[in-house]
Amino acid sequence: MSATTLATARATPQVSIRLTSVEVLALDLPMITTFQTAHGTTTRKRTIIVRAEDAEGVLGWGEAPASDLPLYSADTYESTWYALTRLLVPLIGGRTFAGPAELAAAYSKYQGYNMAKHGLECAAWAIASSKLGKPLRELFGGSKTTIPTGESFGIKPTVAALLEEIEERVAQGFCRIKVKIEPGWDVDVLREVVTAFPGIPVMGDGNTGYDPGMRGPWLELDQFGLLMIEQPFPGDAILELAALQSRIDTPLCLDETALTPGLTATALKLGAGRIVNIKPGRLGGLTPSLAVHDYCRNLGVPVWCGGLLETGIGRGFNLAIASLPGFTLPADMSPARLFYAEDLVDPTFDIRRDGTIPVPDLPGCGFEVDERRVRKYQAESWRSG
Ligand code: OSB
Ligand code: MG
Repeated sequence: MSATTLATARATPQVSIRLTSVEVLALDLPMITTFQTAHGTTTRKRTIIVRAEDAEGVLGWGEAPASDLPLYSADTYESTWYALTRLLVPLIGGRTFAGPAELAAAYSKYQGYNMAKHGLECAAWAIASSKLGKPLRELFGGSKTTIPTGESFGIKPTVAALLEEIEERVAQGFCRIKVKIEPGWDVDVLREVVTAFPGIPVMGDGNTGYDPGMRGPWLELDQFGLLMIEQPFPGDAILELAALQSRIDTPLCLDETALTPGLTATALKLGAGRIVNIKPGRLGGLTPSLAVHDYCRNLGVPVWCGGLLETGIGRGFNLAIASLPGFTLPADMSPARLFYAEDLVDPTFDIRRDGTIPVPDLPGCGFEVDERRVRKYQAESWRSG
């Protein structure tokens, strides 16, 4: 039985796709900074890049932004590699599909491996986009051409260091402040942030770090007028999230809970949150992400596009999906320059003084991929066929 999909009336592009050669590339990207959340600290980024060629010679790139350890989700770099090379690519290689959604449907019967599914689906959408000569934004039916963008601030050694970094980013244009929180780094920190930056929406992201059985900082945080509190409890603590939401005015936002369209809908129906962070990697692809967007839009639930520290390749897809009308809150779309010595796309993207990032209008992933750089960071590669 395949995972629940939400019924939507969405038309998807019909363009024949037959992948004749798929390369899966494991990249080891040096980070110029570390990123600390309640899950742990990211000091190196190993990401999986998919390079697919269609029977007509059209090339498409995708990114599966997996992690070293299964802390944020079950997906790791190794499990993503396994799923792509042993399950997904062998299943779809050489077969003709009527479009990217049909290609994704072929492996939707497999449970899990969401990042891998996403990476492969991205490459198929990139090929569809290039074949049709239309940017992804148009294929998704997006209307916005610029995406308001906030910054996600990791846990820092001191509050002073955090405030200094926020100040720098606000000066660069970032229009929403997201502070990673964990027990001991929450009320006092957020009080200082909302005081120091009045007029800029501030939110906290718990990354599942709080025990639903403990008292928690919720009543204090509820006084701060936060835009939202993202995922304070473990992903499966849906009933506990709903109980918390009924006690506070600040909206809760689903991240780690929203692993599939069905789980997302269930959590919303149970009152576990009032906002959804759509991360196509976590949701297992662009098709399920579009379904969640459409579902939330019908329900009047605001969504926004989160990130998993993708390079420009992955960000191209995130920017395109964030152009849809239901994405009414600022995205997590930190420019790659903040994390990596160099991006895999050239030119890379950046925030503008008005707090937005333009949605790319090149067909494909949206940006020009610098294949020389991809090869430079390649640690392992595998090719189908
Ligand atoms: O919870 O949103 C999160 C990065 C890795 C894992 C989880 C999260 C994040 C971010 C991403 O906050 C920020 C970004 O990609 O710009
Ligand atoms: Mg989050």
